[in-house]
Amino acid sequence: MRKLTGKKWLVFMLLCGALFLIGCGAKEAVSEKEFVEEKEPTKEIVIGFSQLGAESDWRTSNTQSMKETFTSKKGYRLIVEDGQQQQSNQIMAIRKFIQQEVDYIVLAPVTETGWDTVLQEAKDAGIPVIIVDRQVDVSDDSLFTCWVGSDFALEGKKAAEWLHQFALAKDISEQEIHIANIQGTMGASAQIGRTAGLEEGAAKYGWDLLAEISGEYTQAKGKEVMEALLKEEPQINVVYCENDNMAMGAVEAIEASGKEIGSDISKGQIMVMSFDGVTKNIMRYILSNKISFDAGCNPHHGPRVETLIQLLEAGKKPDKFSYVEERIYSHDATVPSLEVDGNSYPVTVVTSKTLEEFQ
Ligand code: GZL
Ligand code: ZN
Repeated sequence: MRKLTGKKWLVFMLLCGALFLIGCGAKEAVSEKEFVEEKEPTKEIVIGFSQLGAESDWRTSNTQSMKETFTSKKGYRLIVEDGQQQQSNQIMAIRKFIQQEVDYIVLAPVTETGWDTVLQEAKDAGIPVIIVDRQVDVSDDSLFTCWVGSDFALEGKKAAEWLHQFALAKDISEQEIHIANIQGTMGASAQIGRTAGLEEGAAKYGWDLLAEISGEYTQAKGKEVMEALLKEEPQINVVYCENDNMAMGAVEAIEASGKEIGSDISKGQIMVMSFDGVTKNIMRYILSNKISFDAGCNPHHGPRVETLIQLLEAGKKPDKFSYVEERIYSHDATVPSLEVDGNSYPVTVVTSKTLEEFQ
């Protein structure tokens, strides 16, 4: 390369300097660009879930739905605390979540009352609380952000209306219906709503409501209670169970007593009605008429809770109360559909096809 002299040398040096500076700058810019490019790690959303227990198939499905929805792959960390059906355990769990400074608390409350103090603590800590399934009865609704679950009063009304239509269709006089109600956990929204539906029906149609006793939503307790009822009230011909696990316990007890289960109550059979309709196993009970009616209760709250959390993350205000859709199942087509509060609800007759399709 020809030797550079004087002015040319100066221009050459200035050019080099400029290129050097641009280079650094570019390096700077590249590293700046790289830094900006490098995605901010998305903030993990930490959810503390106080589940009331593991007393029933419904509850197991409900927990499963939450675990399937809030996975680490999707940027969540779900902490599940099992309350073993004790409110004190659930209150301790919520206090733990507050200590852990979770982003959201999800509460499936065992009963409706007794939450004001601990929900106030969560509110003071600025942690939104989403209630699922059963409701909380608090002095101030601002103590929880929103609720998602079933309309239990409607479930009870559907069951009572089905029994009334069934009796009419079978020409059974309403006074000939002698019912025992095996209730859920006393004070739980599902128990309150399902019992109210039956009591209103009994008062309206003149059924003989012989006994109401809690089976705590478990199969063991349901069986124990049914054994006692069969001794004390031999004329029972309808057993209204406020969930499927208690119904399975009641079926066990009735079969062991030698009495016949079925919907032909004018021939001395005992008809079992129930709630939840969550498992293939229960569909088999309905197909074989061990359970003649089952008001479905949807346990799959996970996706709905996720929608609520995503709305809150986006700074939006979700509806305070959102209800899940539910079906009605029966053994046969005696009552093809129901009218409740001016709305019509189809009844699904369980067939072997229903069984195959059932997830
Ligand atoms: C209903 C839920 C009830 C189920 C029972 O949404 O609260 O609790 O009906 C469960 O099976 O134990
Ligand atoms: Zn049949």
